[in-house]
Amino acid sequence: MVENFLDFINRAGSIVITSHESPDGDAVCSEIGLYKLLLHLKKDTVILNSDRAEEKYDFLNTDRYIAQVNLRKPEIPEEYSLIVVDTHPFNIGKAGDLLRDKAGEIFVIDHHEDSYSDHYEGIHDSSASSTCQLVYQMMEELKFQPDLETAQALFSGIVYDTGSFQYKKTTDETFRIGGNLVRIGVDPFMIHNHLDQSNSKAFLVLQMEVMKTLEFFHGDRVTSLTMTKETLARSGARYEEAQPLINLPLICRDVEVSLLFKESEEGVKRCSVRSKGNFDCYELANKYRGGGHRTAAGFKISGSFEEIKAEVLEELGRFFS
Ligand SMILES: [Mn+2]
Repeated sequence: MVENFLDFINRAGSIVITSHESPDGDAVCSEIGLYKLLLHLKKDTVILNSDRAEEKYDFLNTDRYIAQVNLRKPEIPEEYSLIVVDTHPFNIGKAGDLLRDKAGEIFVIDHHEDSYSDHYEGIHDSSASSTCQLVYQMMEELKFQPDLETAQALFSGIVYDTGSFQYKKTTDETFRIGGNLVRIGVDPFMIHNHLDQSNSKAFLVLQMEVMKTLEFFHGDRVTSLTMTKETLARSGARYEEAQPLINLPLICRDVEVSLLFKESEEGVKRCSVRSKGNFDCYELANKYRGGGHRTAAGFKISGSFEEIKAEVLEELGRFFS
């Protein structure tokens, strides 16, 4: 699995690692893991993202490793090869044009169902639970033993992307890796405390406000939630904090698909889709040039929420009729 990676980094001078916009747990944690691996391989490496990671990952010292691209005064290396993790190179946010245009070669490490990633050289395994899982497997092949900080990052990313070792792509391999990371010294309860019990008060207020928009469709099998930028501003929460809201309706027995229409502070609109497995979220998102997995996907919206919501509900109606 790592041969093409080794060839790539041998050809590369400096390396820039990046990931998707609004980077989630798997994105930032796989970046940190890969960064540590590249340091070990004596490569000059920086992590540059379009957006900041959620505050709750600060315990992993993300600030020490990860910088945001300042578009007015971008500080990027003169020459570099680009490694994109947890997405494809056309989903890396507002710094994307800059990072892609100046890059020499591009390498992709991803576990999404996107066919885009296949067009690039890289490591692409859509059966993997997370990009952190892929990064750990690369480390094993390269005989690199992660230190505690790196192990904590990889464990956090796996926990995030598997819903604490429960989602569909969780396998014995995921548990094997989790076990190895615990053996290095990771304390799962400490990670749970940081990831699940460290949300802001504003997030709790946002959750309450967004839940007021809950609607049921198609015999209660589909729900929708809406979060406008006004709701976001009133709550005082940050856009990145809204990510878990989509999972709330799925706690109900009858609900099979949850839709969240959300708008960022800058007015960028997105639709997130989650399912319990029967409905293929990726197939829906793909129609709108989005991406993801069978049970979790999303796409950007250019029109109004009302228009796209009507369209998506009609689409879902065909499946649930
Ligand atoms: Mn991921």
